[in-house]
Amino acid sequence: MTTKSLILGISGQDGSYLADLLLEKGHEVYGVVRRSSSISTERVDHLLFPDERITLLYGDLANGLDGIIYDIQPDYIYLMASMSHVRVSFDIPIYTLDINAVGPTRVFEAVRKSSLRNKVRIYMANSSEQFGDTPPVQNENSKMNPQSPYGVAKLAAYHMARMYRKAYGMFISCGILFNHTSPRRGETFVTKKIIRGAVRISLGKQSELVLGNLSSKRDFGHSKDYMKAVIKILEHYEPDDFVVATGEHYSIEEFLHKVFGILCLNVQDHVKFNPKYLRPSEVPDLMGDPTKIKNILGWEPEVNLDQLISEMVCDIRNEEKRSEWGITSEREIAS
Ligand code: F7E
Repeated sequence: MTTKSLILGISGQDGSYLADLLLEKGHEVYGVVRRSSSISTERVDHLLFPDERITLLYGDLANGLDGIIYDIQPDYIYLMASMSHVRVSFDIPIYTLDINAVGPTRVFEAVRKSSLRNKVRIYMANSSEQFGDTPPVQNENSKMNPQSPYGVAKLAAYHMARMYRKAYGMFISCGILFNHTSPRRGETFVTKKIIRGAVRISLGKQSELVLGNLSSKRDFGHSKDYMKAVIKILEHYEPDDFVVATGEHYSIEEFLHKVFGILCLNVQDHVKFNPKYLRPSEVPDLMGDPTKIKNILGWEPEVNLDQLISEMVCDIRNEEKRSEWGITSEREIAS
């Protein structure tokens, strides 16, 4: 029998790579997307056109997904959907808590109350933001002291996942993923914003790049690498929690210099500061220790930061060139 995988948040960076990888493994893939007036499925269009290799369904963690879960009867559920922007979480803390903490709990409850309770495996997407201002290196046993509504909500969901695992014997595993990026990264995260800005400056399409705090440090990996880790986490014979990281950290300023260096641009000539990008409280330094996942699951990152930046620069440059030639999109318009 084919394995049925249900990805909540399939249209995001992580959900879309996960769908690619699960299809390669022969899974039957179902994905939930939030309904919006603009089309938001670009990252999975290659799996929809010309032939539909995945089944898309509308749903929202705000309302619970009981009907979808009971209809599909999945073997695996991947909880990738969230309000993922840390700075924005300060503007909408209550919504963030509802989607990122109550949302997963709605899924755990739906499963607990059903016959799937002892059958389905659930992956909970947790975040290094949970460590907050705890100094590096952070591992599974480090103190969690989140500094944002986003981090607090992810930590609440983490505790809920562990509570459901212990109290009800449910198979729920948590991946504590450090910052990860790729060509599919959303435009408002700093890695994509810097690379898009630098490429456009190099092509003469813009002159300035406006950023906030450059001193914070992050541990950057490739989303596709991290989704390979996620698959291993859920295939493990028992539910557990794993840090997924590279074990290296760079400041945003160092990242910026790497990107500008590749494009032969001078940071001082183009980069401006605007306090609107600062957060009321910042996470200063994240660097994960991936020893546990390496020893137990044999996972290690395959792509280093320089390769990751090169891939993103190349992809964005091609995209910018295509739009110069008037090819704005290669996709068909879904009805
Ligand atoms: O910020 C600084 C900013 O928004 C990184 C999410 O995927 O990873 C991500 O969260 C750093 C921060 O990502 C700008 O202050 C400077 O120190 O790209 P970011 P994040 O906050 O690390 C974790 C693991 C997640 O779970 C999250 O979902 O960059 N920074 N100037 C800026 N950040 C942004 N966004 N924009 C700026 O202009």
